[in-house]
Amino acid sequence: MKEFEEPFQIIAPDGTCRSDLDPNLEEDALLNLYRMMVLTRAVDTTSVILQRQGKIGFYVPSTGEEAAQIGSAYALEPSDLIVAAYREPGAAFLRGMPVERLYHQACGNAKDLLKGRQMPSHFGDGSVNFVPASSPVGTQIPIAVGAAWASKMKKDGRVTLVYFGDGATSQGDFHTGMNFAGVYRVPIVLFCKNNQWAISCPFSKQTASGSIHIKAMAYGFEGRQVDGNDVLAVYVATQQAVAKARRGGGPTLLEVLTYRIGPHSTSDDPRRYRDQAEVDLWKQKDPIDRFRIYLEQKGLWCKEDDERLCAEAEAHAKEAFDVAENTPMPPVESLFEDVYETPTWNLKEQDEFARLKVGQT
Ligand SMILES: Cc1ncc(C[n+]2csc(CCOP(=O)(O)OP(=O)(O)O)c2C)c(N)n1
Ligand SMILES: [Mg+2]
Repeated sequence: MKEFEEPFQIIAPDGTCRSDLDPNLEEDALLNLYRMMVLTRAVDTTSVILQRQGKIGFYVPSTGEEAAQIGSAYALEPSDLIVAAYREPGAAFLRGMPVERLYHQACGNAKDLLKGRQMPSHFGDGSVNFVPASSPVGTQIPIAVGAAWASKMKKDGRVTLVYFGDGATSQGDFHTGMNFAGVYRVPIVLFCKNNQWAISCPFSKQTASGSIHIKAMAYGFEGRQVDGNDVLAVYVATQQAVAKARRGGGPTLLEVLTYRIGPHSTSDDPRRYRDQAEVDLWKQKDPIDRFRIYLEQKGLWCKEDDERLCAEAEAHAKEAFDVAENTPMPPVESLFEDVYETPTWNLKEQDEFARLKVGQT
């Protein structure tokens, strides 16, 4: 099936910019977007090494998907809600979640807001309106649509943005959520990061449609395809969808084209199912390189700035992990909290047994 139009793009891969589409962000804002992308990459690289060293158990890398995360999160108000998949740490950092929090969660220590009860990389932070990932693929979509529906009923002016992957669009939850969002015209941005793979399943096997964004038409609202390696295009497209949702115009499906450069997770070896040539092709479209060239061409950035920033970002990630590594584990009795207001006799018994085991009686 033929595409209807080219994906929305503002910065071309060679860094040149469509001046008629440039949102003309202030210098500080542009540099902030770049810093957040570099920080996200540094946390990724550090985390994969930490996992290989056995210091954390599991990590979901998002290398190559930084523009998609940062550009979209930047288009929201702090009071808007993000319902995440599991590959959006950059969106959480942009909102103000400290990097330490990601590592507290990866370690399941006493400062982990989720008390060690979620898989690593499934962090969240209520203080920045960032809902933890829901591991079964696509289940976050109806949850997000429900939250957006609540906003519509309460008239609180909040927009919800939900992240999901190309693979999630084959789940019933995607279609349920899309249908409900369309019928009730809820204030939501359905943000599909089409990174071309769902673990080992390529996009060509995911759908017989030519694209994902055209599916919105069947549900009665706008779908739009965006170059996901162009941070300004992602920002502008998301910002327009958010503005539309806020003024009562209902949902938008954004299909944001990007690529999962790394493995699905640290438990995966993509060499077993995809060609390195494809990865190399996408590496040439690196979102960070593209934005750096744009900033250089504007005279806002140079090689020395970049070296300094990359070193700082790497140090930031490592220091954040050191803090988490040196934080004690939660007390054993926390295992039994948050289930019943009054613990049942068998939980009390197990609590006593667990304390005995670790010598806390
Ligand atoms: C219902 C369900 N089926 C299978 C899995 C295993 N699984 C985890 S992630 C994933 C692929 C999801 O791909 P996609 O939606 O494209 O997101 P991406 O990982 O590429 O960001 C699968 C099959 C799961 N977590 N839940
Ligand atoms: Mg995918």
